[in-house]
Amino acid sequence: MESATSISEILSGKKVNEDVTIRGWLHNKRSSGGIHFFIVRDGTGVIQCTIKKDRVAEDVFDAAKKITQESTMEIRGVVKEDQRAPGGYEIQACDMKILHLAEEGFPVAKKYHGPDFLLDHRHLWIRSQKMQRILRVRAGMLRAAREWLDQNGFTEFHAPTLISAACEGGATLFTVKYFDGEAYLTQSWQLYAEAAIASLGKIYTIAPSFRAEKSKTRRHLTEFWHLEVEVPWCDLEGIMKIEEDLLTYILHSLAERSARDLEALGRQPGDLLKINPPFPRITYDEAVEMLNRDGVKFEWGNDLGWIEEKRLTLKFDKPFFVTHYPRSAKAFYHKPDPRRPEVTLSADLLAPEGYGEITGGGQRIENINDLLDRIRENNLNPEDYKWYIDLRRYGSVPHAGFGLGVERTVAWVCKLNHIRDAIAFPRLINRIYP
Ligand code: NSS
Repeated sequence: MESATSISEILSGKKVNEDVTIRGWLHNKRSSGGIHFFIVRDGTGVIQCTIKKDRVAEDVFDAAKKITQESTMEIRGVVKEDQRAPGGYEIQACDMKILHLAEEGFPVAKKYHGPDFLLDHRHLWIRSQKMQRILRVRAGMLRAAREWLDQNGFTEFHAPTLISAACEGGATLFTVKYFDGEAYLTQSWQLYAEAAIASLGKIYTIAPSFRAEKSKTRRHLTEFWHLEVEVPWCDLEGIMKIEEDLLTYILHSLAERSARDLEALGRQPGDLLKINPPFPRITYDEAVEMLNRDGVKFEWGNDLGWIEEKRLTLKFDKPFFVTHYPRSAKAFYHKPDPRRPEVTLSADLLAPEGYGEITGGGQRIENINDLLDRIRENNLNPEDYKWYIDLRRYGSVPHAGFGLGVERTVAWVCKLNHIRDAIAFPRLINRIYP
């Protein structure tokens, strides 16, 4: 097909007074007298097109009168600057071709719909301006992440999705039939990443992870995208430094390149530009003290839940680390602190404004006996982890890593109320359609 001009190019102001052809979907329409105002969407943005009776052929004007929302079309016309038009530009049409006339009654109309209705019609709701913006910010976030990781010497590595042993505990494992036996869906690439650092050095992945989360919350999906990093010759402080530099790069890049989308979502790009390393660091012990001082009853040894995290996030105006979680609150691979073995060399990064945990990670155990102790302490079967234990026999090295929840981070950056809107087709305990 012949190429068309993208709406984003027109909105950037480079096409004023030029003849253009755009292709897109009729997002909505109003008419007054001898003029139809179309809002057309092409995936890069939306623009107003005016179709005036005296500027187009009669059959085109009549077709414009009858056209339904979501019909696909090609419009030719001249670009004009117009402050009254959304985005500041409009196309004064001289011709229009309808490619597909949509059926009447597009289900996702402009009126209010409840969340369940919108989730049932997700395949259509992703066309909404709100979802377009979120999905573009999400893509921008991953683009920036890859840029930073590639520029800083990390190699992309892919771990399997079908696995045979848990990384983050059995409670959230999805079991799948695997021929005559059973397999699981991966919760994290981590164990395989620890193998791959001896092959490739510093590595990362951006891939789906799966957790059979049995509770309904605003921050859990059963399938989420996981940006994970693993680094040899790295300790807890080293991995926190990587996390804060990477996240800062992502936030600044979004502020610069996705400003219009962010503003429309209610996020001021300036909020993101203000965030710079170092991020504050508090220990788990300090977090517990803060909570107790606030009258929140919380017992040392438990993992922080969202109520506790929310409380803590109100005390910071930028992301902050909570470090040194008790070994009882963390998975078996976390290295106990040699100076205080009841806590681990772990760190979660919490986003401010009530959002809470967006990354989890820390330093791994490099000594074989310490690892075997932790495996047994967690009632796991060393047989299931034979190959993982092998890594401590051949070329063991201090190493650390983390996993960032892509949707949690998108939810915070875009100020979303619920994690489900940070992904096009959310998978939740009660939803796997569409
Ligand atoms: O369980 S984590 O805290 N850590 C790991 O999986 C490590 N094995 C990662 C690593 O070191 N390579 O999960 C990491 C992040 C967590 O901070 C959340 O942001 C996100 O993954 N996460 C989730 N997002 C959405 N939904 C669910 N259910 C979920 N679980 C974790």
